[in-house]
Amino acid sequence: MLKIMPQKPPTKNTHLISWIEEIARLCGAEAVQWCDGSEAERKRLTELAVECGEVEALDPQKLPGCLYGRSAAHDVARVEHLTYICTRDKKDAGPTNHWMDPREAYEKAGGILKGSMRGRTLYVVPFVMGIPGSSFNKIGVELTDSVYVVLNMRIMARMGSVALKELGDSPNFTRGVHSKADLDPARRMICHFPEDNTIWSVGSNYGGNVLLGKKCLALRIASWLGRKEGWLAEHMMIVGIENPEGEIAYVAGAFPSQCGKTNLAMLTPPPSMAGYRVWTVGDDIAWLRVGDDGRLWAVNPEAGFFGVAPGTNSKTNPNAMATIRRNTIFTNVLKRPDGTVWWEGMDGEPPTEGIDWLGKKWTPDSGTKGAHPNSRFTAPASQCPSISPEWENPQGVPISAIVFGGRRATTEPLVYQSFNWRHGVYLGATMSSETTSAATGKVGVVRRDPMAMLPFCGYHVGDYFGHWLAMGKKIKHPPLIFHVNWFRMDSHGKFLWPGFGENLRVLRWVIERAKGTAGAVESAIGYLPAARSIDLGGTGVSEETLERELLRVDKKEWVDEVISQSEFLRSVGEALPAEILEEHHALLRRLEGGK
Ligand code: GTP
Ligand code: SPV
Ligand code: MN
Repeated sequence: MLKIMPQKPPTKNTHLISWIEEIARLCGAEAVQWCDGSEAERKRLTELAVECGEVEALDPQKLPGCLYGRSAAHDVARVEHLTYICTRDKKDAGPTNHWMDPREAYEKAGGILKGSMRGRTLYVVPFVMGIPGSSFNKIGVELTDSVYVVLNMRIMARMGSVALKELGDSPNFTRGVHSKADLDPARRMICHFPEDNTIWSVGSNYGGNVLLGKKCLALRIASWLGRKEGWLAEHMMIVGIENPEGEIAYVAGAFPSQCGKTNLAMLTPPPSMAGYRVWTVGDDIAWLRVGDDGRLWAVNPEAGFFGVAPGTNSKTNPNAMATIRRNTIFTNVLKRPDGTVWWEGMDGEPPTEGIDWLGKKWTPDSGTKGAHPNSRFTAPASQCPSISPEWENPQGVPISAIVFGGRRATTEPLVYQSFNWRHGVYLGATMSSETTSAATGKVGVVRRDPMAMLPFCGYHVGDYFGHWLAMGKKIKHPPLIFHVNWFRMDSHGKFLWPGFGENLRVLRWVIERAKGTAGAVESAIGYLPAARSIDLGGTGVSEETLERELLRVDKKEWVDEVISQSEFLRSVGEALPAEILEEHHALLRRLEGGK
């Protein structure tokens, strides 16, 4: 056994052991530490991380088991321009991904990995994405030099011995390598090698760049596998809505980053809908398969939430507030002198002072934000008061409706229904949203974000649309597909719709459409809610505002929209399925027909 493996490996899996030796040698790690996922290990690693300053402890009475982390000032979001799909043939990555030749990527990232863990321990983090014991799950192993990453991974995924047991002697696991290296943005790369089932991430210590089970495995690699194996890996929340009669219908929703998935998955019914209950199944990722009964079934492959902190408070999301009271890691929020945390849009008055996300003394007069707009909480899903009893069911939950949505100040109505699956795929394929601080770059720019997967689809986006169309043919009882927009604004730049818990009124219409009990009127873009079929009691929104503003389909805006869509569709190139183009032309014809 090598010197770098003083600890006896807790597995006989030679594929795993020899790969770890190879990476540990490449990185020059001083020691290798296998993680078992135990409580004792959590305590030990927490002490270590606090001691070396990687995280700070919070007040153990007010926030038991909670930690505070700050990432480097220039390392606070996903980096799409440094995220690569490394396929042998460039065509397989498609026009929406950054591509790098696998040889070049291994060489470049390998050059950064080389010796990067000198004096550091390499942690071996085996994890399961999906429900342990299910034939639908995927095993990954992340090798990382960051204790912060280990502590986050143990919340976000079922981690440690459970994964090794599941893996057994199989070579079939995603090989994830993460090194903070020197955190130099010029030496930062997030590389995916779907043909090798491998991920190499260097030079970052933030969220989606480094928690490799999440966006890298459960979306980019999984979407590639899903196409091969006949299922879908999607950037979707999953929620169960129980009506006063006790019937539960499940809805999956794809919105781009920071566009409301976590909030919708945990919403609290408004007082006038008190007979309803909401059950959270997942807040970010859904794996969808066709069941034996011909319906589409969804599983949340994660075990925790990596949620947006700013704007979260006991009015907008009381379930999230209850979830993050303990065993939570807060990243890039403000730390108060009493050992608690704060962010913009939290309850109550801003604190009179604190240490901001940059580690600087902050007061409300500083003129800067105390928490970074993309600051996050990492919390166990099991602590969520609204967690569904079905959330760990290996079969998943049956989906009645899929909602696509984006952040659009204009054009897109509050809600409409597609005419059929194919038209629904078109709605997803042409979705757009204003960019947010979840990724580096300009905020507030409208861009196409097909199915909210623009940064996460691990293969050619044209083939991805084709896969969605093919899936539709395999689903005997397909969910209905809708488009929603909580973010439409009036001429003064104010949101027209109150959003958050009130969104249940829209989901109610969606579910009742799926049951065939709610009314709709046909428009050029799809079916809109019939007059008075969305209950507005207590919202402060009038029927007139709903009809004339929230549900308005403005012909001029829509013709512009279609033009903007065609630019994107053209960029997809030859792989664009003819059906999508046909839907596009049909939309234009309907708009011109004045419907
Ligand atoms: P990722 O974790 O980045 O994938 O994001 P997400 O889709 O889960 O977004 P999340 O629910 O965390 O919401 C992001 C931001 O949108 C927060 O600042 C919320 O306060 C805000 N938001 C969520 N739902 C609504 C809504 O219905 N209306 C309005 N106006 N804002 C909302
Ligand atoms: C997102 O950006 O969509 C997230 C956060 O959910 S991260 O894990 O950083 O990608
Ligand atoms: Mn997300």
